[in-house]
Amino acid sequence: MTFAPPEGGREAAAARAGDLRAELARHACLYYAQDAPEISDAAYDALMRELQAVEDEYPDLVTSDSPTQRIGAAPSQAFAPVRHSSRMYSLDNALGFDELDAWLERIERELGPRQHAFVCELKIDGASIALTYEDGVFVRGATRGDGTTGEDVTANLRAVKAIPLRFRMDVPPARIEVRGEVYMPKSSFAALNETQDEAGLPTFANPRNAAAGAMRQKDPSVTAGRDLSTFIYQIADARAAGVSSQWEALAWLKRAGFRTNPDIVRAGTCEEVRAFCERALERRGDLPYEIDGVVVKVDSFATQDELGHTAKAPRWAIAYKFPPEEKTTVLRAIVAQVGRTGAITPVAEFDPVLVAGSTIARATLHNIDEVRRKDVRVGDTIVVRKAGDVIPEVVGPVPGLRPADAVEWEMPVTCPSCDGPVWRPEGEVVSRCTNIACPAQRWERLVHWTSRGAMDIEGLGYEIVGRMIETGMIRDIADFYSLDAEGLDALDTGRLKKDGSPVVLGPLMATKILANIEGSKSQPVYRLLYGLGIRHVGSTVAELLTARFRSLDAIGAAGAEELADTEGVGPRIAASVRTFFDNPDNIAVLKRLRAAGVRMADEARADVRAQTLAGMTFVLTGALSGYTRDEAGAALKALGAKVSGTVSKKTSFVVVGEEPGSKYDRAVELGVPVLDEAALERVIETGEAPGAADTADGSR
Ligand code: 3BA
Repeated sequence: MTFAPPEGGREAAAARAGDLRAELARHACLYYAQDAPEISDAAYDALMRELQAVEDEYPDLVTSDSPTQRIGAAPSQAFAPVRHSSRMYSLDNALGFDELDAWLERIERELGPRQHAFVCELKIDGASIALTYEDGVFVRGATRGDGTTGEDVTANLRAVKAIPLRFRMDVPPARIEVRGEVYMPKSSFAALNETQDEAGLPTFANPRNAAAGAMRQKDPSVTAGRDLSTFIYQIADARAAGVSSQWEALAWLKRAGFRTNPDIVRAGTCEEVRAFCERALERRGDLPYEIDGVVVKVDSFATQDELGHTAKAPRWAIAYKFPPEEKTTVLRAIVAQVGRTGAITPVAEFDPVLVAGSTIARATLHNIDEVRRKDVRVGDTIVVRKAGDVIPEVVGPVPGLRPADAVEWEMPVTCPSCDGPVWRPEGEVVSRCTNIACPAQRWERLVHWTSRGAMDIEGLGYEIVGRMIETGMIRDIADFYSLDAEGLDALDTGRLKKDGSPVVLGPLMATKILANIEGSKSQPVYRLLYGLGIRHVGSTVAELLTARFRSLDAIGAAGAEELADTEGVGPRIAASVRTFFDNPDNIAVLKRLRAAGVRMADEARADVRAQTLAGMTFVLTGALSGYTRDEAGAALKALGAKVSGTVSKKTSFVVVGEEPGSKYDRAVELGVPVLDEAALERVIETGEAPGAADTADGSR
């Protein structure tokens, strides 16, 4: 059915569109946030179609918060970095009730005998998001990212119907950021994986990955088809909302039209907190969405402020993590696997089982001591789980189900790959193949170079690299850069066609791989450093070293002490780095990489400014004309300053814009020097700390 164009002209249409939007927003809220619909889906659709007809007739009446605008084109700046208005901290974990009790006791001890309450919330296993509203309208959605900067996923979050496009409040705050979790219900996750599988597309390991994946779609209509929902639990600047506790914040968010989780408790005692956690664990399987624990928060914001934060997480909150789900299966083999450093690792291979959302069939047993300690034998029925809900782990055997003929596993005395001698140094748990020419080690080293965290060369996985080694095409990492197209094209993949003839790589794959190898030449230096596979140099250490030394040459030239002087790098790592660069064979490989055009130095970063405001704290109040407060704050932070929301005796300067708030009065009261916008601009432009001429009363 089509609607006649609205009668009464543009003005009447504008009024009707406004009424329809308000009514649709109310019903969307009742349906998605409150789970209490008042009208049928058909009636809702009819209202939607009427609004669409009005907007088709008068396209200039379309507003960004119209429900017809949920799915638009992805903007060109999709996934651009967004700085959060304040840090999105992470959560400290309590594994088990002992750790939870220890945390509760510490809080009680710190706060003394005063009365205080905790809010218990289910810990939704989704992806954290931040939503910004300006004058009541949704303007930006971002992922958490590293807590300081996330990715702009506005277009995709607009497609999530549980997110209101407009605040349901008569006088919404001028600007507010709320935070929560976007997740995919269990049933939708199962259905999605089924369709992915049928379409020959990769499946998702768990609902969290599926939700995160949906947010990173280039086309928002794909996101719209993914059945996502949200639970919102935080107001970034809760004082702006006039609430003073987490309990009040949740109620406020619900009133504002957000979906909040109904299963919350305000607990007055540790026993109540514990009881909530126990009940959550019992009910876990009955909920339509995945949870992985309970978040316990001190209720009062004033008390939260008193407890403060560590570098990474608030002291006033803890995530009680459920014990991992366990399954039984049969251990079929323990294979000795040779790593890139020659370490020989026993790996358990068992019948595939579904654990905590994904199928596993292998788990490392780490070393021979661990095999003995766990006392697992081939043929055993074993208990498996995922450590930290990610890494497959063998818990141990079910003793009663051991076959009579099961024998203890022994570490091979020669390398399973090269037959070379295996050596276990005195006092160490790890056995190693000592043959540096061992093909298994070489294989691991070369695959490590191509891996995701290193040079990230797509198309070069275990299989292809293995074939390249076997055919003598490559011996070391520099050889990747002198491969020729014909040789690669004809590479036998080791697989056979139905008629028994070998499958070769072919020109298409060969060209793709060569292009990816070419592209890897300009990877940042930390990836190269990590890719070299130096012992003890993981990607974090590689980043720390390149951030300080900027080039591979500078790292190679640094003495052990200088290396160990890097934050996060100790003498053990430093010695390992030195050993690598002192080996002439390694230097020869680096020389060939350089000759091939592989990038070896990071350009000096132009965006890093001298930290002239280090140690100073600024507070911003009132409206500025040239910047938003966030932008001004970011500019000050780039110069090393801290920016705070509250004025205290420790505040260095208060920047005052138009119509300043109570922070200005507080500054005057405490005698904190005050800067106007012109002075602020001078500081940002010159990078110089404010002087006496800058402050309103000439102080400092
Ligand atoms: N509450 C996750 N962080 C949460 C605000 C604090 C917090 C969480 C939470 C830091 C959940 C860390 C990422 C983050 C917003 C920082 C919850 C959940 N509270 N109920 C205490 O259900 N998964 N995650 N998100 N700020």
